[in-house]
Amino acid sequence: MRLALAAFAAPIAVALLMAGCGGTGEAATPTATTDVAMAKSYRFEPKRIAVDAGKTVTWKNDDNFTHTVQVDGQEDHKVEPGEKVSIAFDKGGTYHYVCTLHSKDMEGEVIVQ
Ligand SMILES: [Cu+2]
Repeated sequence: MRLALAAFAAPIAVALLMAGCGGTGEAATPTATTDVAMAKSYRFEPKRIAVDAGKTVTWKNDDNFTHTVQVDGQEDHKVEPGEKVSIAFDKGGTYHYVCTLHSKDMEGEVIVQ
């Protein structure tokens, strides 16, 4: 009887955990835009974007610190405060990128459709 109760309770705990994750405000669907801001402080906004193949994405540094944009496996682009960098995405796929100076806090994704 005790075993049966434990087996019943476990799925409820998992469901509660999942509900907690969904409630953090992190958008499940990417934002359709070609503009990403390096907002104050140490973050990409929006973090996940969706663009059509062939589009160019522009990152603008609105922060007071130097940041970079490095798409996985590609060249690292340094972006000083107030400056921009643009990268063209010709092929479909999901491209993860980081600021190599603050890779722990600053990362994002470009989903090319
Ligand atoms: Cu940075």
